[in-house]
Amino acid sequence: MIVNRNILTLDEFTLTQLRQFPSATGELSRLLRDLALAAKRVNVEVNKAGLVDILGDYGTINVQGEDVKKLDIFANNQFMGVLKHGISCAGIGSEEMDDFVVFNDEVSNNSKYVVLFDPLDGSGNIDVNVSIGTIFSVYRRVSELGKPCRKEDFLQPGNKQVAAGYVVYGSSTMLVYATRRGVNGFTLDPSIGEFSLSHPDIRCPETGKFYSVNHGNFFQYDEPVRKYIDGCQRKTKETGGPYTQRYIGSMVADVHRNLIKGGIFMYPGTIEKPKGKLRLLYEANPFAFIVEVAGGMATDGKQRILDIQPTELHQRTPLFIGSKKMMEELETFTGVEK
Ligand code: P6P
Repeated sequence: MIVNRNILTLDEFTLTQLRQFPSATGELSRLLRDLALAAKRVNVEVNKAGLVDILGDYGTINVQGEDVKKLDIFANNQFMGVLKHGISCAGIGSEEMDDFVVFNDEVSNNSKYVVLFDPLDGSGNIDVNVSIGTIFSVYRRVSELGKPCRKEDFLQPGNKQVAAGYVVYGSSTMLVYATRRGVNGFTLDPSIGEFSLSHPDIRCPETGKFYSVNHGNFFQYDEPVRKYIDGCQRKTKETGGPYTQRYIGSMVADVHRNLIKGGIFMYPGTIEKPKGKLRLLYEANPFAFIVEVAGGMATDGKQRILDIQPTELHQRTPLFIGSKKMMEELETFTGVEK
């Protein structure tokens, strides 16, 4: 008996999805291929960051006021480049760029999607070889096709996302993406240079034992959040614990672990930063979409992340995201607007 050991590549997987919807144009499949190509190129540089002069600061400060690492710029240019030269994207918003970028050429103006991304999240960890990642969010345009995309195309609430995903450049390189049909994970197979389906139909465990938060800010958090964190530390076998505190300082790595194994990730507002540190459009929204499709929850401590109406590209939001039962327990402390 011949056993077909071929694991579906990302391209083969998206084509099988496409075949189930003959009316689909294939633009989203092509968009995912473009993003995967950029991810492969970034992966090559991330994997040799210590060997070439791509390590360290680029000498500029980005719109976030953070030192820009050379890999940040390289990654930004790779993702923007494949999307600009593809057939599926009319424009982008990037963590590394002050404003939205409207591609405004004949093909792009007829493309029906826009993409928001953080090209290299956690880049402060590059120099110490800790996992970093790319995060992306895909929306169908609301503006008229045939004309340049507009600001309102990018400022849609997260519940309008068509797809979202991330790449984690870690012990292996994985691309995970969600549509409303499910969440699937693909591991880069160096032997064929393709992302191959390694984690089909990812589900976020209803509960878990990992809680991820920066304890250094503990006394800056609101009292309900402090009480919840204190409770995490007091969990015993009898009360669903004991919990483990895991915080890598790289959101993609922390949320990916909790998505797979169960857990809660928190970046609450603080006295110094009442809206927290993380960005709504290209960090909180894509992960909220992915985790909700996988059966988890994501709020800003009061409301569903995906229901927030954005007002500007780089706005921040507190973020609480993860396993349903852990999020529901958090809500008994913080309350939530239903
Ligand atoms: P802190 C990385 O800079 C990042 O944006 C996320 O990837 C990460 O979760 C967070 O900041 C860490 O922030 O303030 O705890 O160091």
